Amino acid sequence: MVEAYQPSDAANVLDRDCTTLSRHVLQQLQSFGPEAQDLSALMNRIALAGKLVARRLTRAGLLEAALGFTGETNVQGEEVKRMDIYANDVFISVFKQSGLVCRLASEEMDQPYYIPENCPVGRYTLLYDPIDGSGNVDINLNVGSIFAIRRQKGEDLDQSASDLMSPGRDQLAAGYILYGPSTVLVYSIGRGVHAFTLDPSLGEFILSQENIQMPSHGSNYSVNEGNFWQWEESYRDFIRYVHRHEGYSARYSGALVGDFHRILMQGGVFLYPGTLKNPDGKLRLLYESAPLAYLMEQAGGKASTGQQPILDVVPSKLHQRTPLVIGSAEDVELVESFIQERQREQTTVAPNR
Ligand code: P6P
Repeated sequence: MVEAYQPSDAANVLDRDCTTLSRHVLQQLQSFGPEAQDLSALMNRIALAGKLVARRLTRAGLLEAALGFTGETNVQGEEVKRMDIYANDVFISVFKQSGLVCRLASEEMDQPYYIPENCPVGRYTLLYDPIDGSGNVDINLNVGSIFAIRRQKGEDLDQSASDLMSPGRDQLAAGYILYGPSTVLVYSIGRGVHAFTLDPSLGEFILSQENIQMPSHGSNYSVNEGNFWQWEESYRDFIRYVHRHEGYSARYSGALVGDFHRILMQGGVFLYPGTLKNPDGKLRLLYESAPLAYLMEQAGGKASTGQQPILDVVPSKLHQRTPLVIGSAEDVELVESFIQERQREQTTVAPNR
């Protein structure tokens, strides 16, 4: 009788265990059911978008009209970069025919993009910031894409997307793609935080770090101190504290994804407080702060508005902004302690008359 073929040990065939993203999602869920297959397919689409954006970024300096500004301003009132639009449209293109989503909501679009009737429609919504930190694009510094996946609730027949006005705890998955010296995709579907590194020779994201856990404290504090006199006093109290105590390092790149990734990897705290001009701060809730808060809590850290957990905030509008304090639990709690101290003082000084 002919013996069954025995493949050689995988370690000899592959130069490492090539756990791809789609395989990892199915392993995570330990299921091949419809939702597991959907999430695996959704993550695969995200990975494809990331590869297309990464490819464009690495050659942008050589391509006509890839960099610079379009001359438009977006719903945020910010000048739009050509790369913002390119990346925004890449995500639409890779999801349009996927049959997975019904809508895509993005920083770059005033209203969500609804999948046209001549395309297959799915039951999920992708919320994303296609290029976060685009100010860094023209100077070849790190930028990122941030994403969150939610299940559509109801039929949204009036296309008001009102079902998206729900807290971040409704997210099914979230993550980001960091376009740096290597392209790294970090994601969670609620079972830990995992990082994949793009292997250009394979054109695949390969598992590089599994179950990332935050240290309870870290030396990094990441904030734009140029806004120091625009903040509430409590934030100035925190900065004075770190200035006076050894063991802290200021790290700020001007691009949220890179600053967040450093905090996730090394510990510490990132903060973007409200200012006199913008009391709700600059960062958007639905497609920047809530996805990163989801990851941070999965990694054992905390994410707060300064007053409450980011994931508990119920938005009232698609492009709602929020103050953000995110990172190691002890460091976020230290920032919150200065806020609470000031609130106690105000209550004491001006008791209810
Ligand atoms: P500032 C980029 O424009 C961004 O949205 C985030 O990526 C970044 O953390 C923040 O704004 C930087 O803002 O006011 O410090 O330049």
